[in-house]
Amino acid sequence: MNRTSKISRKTAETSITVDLNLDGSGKYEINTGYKFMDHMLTLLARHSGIDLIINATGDLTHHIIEDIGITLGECFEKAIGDKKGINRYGSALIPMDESLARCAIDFSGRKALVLDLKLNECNIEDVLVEDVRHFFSSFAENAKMNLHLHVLYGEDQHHKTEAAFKALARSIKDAKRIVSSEIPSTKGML
Ligand SMILES: [Mn+2]
Repeated sequence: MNRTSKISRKTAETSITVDLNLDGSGKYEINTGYKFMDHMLTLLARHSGIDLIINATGDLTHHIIEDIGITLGECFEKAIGDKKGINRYGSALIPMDESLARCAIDFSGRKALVLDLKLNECNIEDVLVEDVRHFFSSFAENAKMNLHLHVLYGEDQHHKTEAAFKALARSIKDAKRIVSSEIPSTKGML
């Protein structure tokens, strides 16, 4: 089974290329132009055990981060394919120093997003908090997944966000595993 995908998305606003191997080993090459997003997406690759290459350029921070979420989500949807044998669900509880994040996902074929990162409205390094939230929304929508992601508590904005990305990564690692030869739904499809 070849669970890889590569999508290049070019609009008047941005140019994004994502190359994904679900059965990788956590190798990455991330160039978004934003140091904080590079840091978060690096963590996502490493802690989910996927191989991930992302190259992104564009006009505005909001557009670039949104379109990375869209393209990465599309790549997941494509690489997961017919979901035969997939574990489907994944969850994780991840601390980052004083912060604690909880994530539960379902590669269900439908978007649902319940997100509470307990972030103050501010910049985190070189991105806005609202752009981080928007990333998760675009990702969940295009990966066609249920994403329930909560920071339970924390003080530092960087730590809270980092815990959230790591919790998502570990949930992906759990959900993408091949555990049988069946499609994990009584409907017979996902
Ligand atoms: Mn960090």
